[in-house]
Amino acid sequence: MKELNKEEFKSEVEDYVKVLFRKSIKEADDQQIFQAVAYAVKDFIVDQWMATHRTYEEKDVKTVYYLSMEFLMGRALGNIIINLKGNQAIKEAIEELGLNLDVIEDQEPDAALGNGGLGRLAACFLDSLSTLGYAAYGCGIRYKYGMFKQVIENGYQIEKPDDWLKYGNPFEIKRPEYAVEVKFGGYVSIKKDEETGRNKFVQENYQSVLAVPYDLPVVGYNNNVVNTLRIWDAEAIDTFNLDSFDKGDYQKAVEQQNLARTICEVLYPNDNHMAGKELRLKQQYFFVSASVQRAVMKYMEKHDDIRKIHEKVCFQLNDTHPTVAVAELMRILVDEYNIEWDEAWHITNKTCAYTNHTIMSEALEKWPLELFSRLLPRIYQIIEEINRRFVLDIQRAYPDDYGKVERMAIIYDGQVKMAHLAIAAGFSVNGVARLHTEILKNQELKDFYQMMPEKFNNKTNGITQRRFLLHGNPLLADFVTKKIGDDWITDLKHIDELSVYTDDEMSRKEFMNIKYQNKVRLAKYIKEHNGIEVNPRSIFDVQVKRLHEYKRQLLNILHVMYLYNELKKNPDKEFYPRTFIFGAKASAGYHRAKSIIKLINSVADVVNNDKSIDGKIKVVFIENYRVSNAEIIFAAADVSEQISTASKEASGTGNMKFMLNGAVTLGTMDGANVEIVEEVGKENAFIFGLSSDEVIAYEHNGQYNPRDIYNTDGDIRAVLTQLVDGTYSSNLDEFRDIYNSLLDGQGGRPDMYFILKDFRSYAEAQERVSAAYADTAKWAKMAMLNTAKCGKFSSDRTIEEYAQEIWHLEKVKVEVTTED
Ligand code: T68
Repeated sequence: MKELNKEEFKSEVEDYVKVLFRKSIKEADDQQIFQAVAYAVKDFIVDQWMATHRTYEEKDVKTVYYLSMEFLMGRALGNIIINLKGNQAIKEAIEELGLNLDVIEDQEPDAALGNGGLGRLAACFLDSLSTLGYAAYGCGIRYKYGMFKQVIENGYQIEKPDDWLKYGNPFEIKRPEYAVEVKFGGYVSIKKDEETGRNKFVQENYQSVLAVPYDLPVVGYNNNVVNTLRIWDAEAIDTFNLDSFDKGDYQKAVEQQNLARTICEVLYPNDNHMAGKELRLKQQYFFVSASVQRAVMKYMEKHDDIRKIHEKVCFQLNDTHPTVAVAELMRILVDEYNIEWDEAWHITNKTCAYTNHTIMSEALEKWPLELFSRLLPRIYQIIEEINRRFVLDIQRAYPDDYGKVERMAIIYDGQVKMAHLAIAAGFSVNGVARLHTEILKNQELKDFYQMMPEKFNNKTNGITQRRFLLHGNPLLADFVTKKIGDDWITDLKHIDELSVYTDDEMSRKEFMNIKYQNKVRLAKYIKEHNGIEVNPRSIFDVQVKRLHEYKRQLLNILHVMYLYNELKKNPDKEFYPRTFIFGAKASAGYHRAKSIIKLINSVADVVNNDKSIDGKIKVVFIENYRVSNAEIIFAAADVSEQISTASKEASGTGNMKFMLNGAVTLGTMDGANVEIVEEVGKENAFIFGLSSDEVIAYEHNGQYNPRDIYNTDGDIRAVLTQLVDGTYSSNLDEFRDIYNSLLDGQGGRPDMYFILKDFRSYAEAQERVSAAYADTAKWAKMAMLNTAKCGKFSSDRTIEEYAQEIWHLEKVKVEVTTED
């Protein structure tokens, strides 16, 4: 590993402030200092970045291209410094310059090119790929505006644009030499190929844009490996040239410019929901076409047989969003390399693999034929042919069962079904937690599993301990290292060695003291950002994640309302003080989700200002939840709320970040919670609610009626009534829709997410939490065991599984030489 020279680094920072801003360090503002430090760090890693790519070429290793619409990277500077192990040297250099590293890190905007779990998973995977020494590219879009900034005004969410590139991005490198053309629209005509004499399909009268890549470094931990996140920007292909005017193509030139301007403008802020917008499909094809074209070109620079591309290249499709990749690869093989259909299909099959992240029907991508064929005429033809052959395969396998075609065809009911295409075309289909994969195999994708069982496999998600412990919780990271050494940083299984210390009173005290200090840090953040005073001695009970009905933030806040009623009824009741902390963004058009945010804030207003309960309950809604404040929040949590309706949360990854930081899970048997409980033991978690089988059974038999609960349970009835009687809003209609959704279910089943059904069981689990927390030694042991038993949930483990079982990659060692 290359050594960082402190004196050199200091003078680089000084030089950059001078060259970039014509200022001395004393004169520069915090943002300028951040930029200068970031450039100095980039200078330091660029040799490793070059050495990495030189090594990959020399060894001619297989590369995975992780195709994803989203990479939720968060801030880069702190993470890079950590992974360089230059932490101490850089810290000292910065202090000697009279600066403060925390303040500098705080200047960096989050790279929020993602919504939630799916985008953050992609970011954790890149970190692990580099740390493990696997050749990989992340391929995505350089959105001009990432995930919106959330501001809370009068309790309502307001969205503000996230202009993350305002001051430029010091880490990126523009690579115009690798730009490629991407074509939209027009029509396909058949032409005779002069060379081969065969018919060729050519797209004509199209509009095109130039896809221009920007590379960002992904630094491995202490190993010289720097992989690349390549995000594509769109530029107009010709600026108004005279040709266009001459040909009367003025209109087209304007349209092409507009296309280039709009394509990468903004990230769609929906998670687990398909909006079906034309621009979204343009974004998908744009970055996929560019990435696949480049990957093929790069492969052909060093190899001569395109038929063997699967030996060196694998495309992993992060959900169905990049699934057009399979048709794009077919197009390149058939139209550009003149390969016969059958052979092209086999090559494509061996090169593409698909990950499913959801079973929720509203999230499944289906595109209207009209839109698809108009926007991507050649790609559409190819998909039609894939479908025609796939339907024949289905009929051959199930000659008497017409329902199979209806349920499995790629094109059906006037729609292109992207999941069906991904499954038919790839060699691997994986779910993201064991339960999720089982549900895919036995319910949602049952027909596909029956026909192609060999494709299905599970890869339980993971998270990077380097960001979420080493960087986010330095006190606990130091404690762990002091006890067991630092192997856990690159091999999280070792963290189990902490288990023996859970019986040692001193260690438990130390552990809880660290938790306390992290709670003080979060309390300070809350005071600064929300103006609310919270007691770090209270239980920090936290639910942070995207707002979605299936994640049931509503169950949490209804329970707070219930507890508040209980306290008002029995003011002398023994009650361990609690701070309920929420953080969540709602998609801009998701009205009910936004009302739930308003409800949380309204309850907070009433409860936090009621002197009669003596501060025993506090409710805090943290504005603009994102990767950078998440690191502070996880570190401070006592209780991790993972309360989705069983069967709905494919995996969850927040659950793992809490666990790593010593929070105890309060959750349903859903997603990866099942595996968390398996690792830590059910006595060290608080589990409640319907099982996924029970939920699925109710969904099928329609036997659940929330009115029965409303009619028989007075406490629940009281809480529901308070939604519409003015207790929390003088506008009696403010929460009417929420009330109706639970009892009447207009436009759906009432209480689709079984909130009333699970309420009592949740309340009872919450009582167990309070009782356990009151026993300090018991709680400390539970919390510490959560940290100790989370070894399985490192994304390093997940990536090893992908690398061995799907991608078949080999590990590379990188030496930096004087050449670099
Ligand atoms: C999440 N999915 C799953 N989707 O909900 C979560 N969707 O259980 C899982 O842990 C995580 O993926 C990683 O596997 C999402 O985050 C989206 O964000 C999304 C974005 C666009 C369209 C649909």
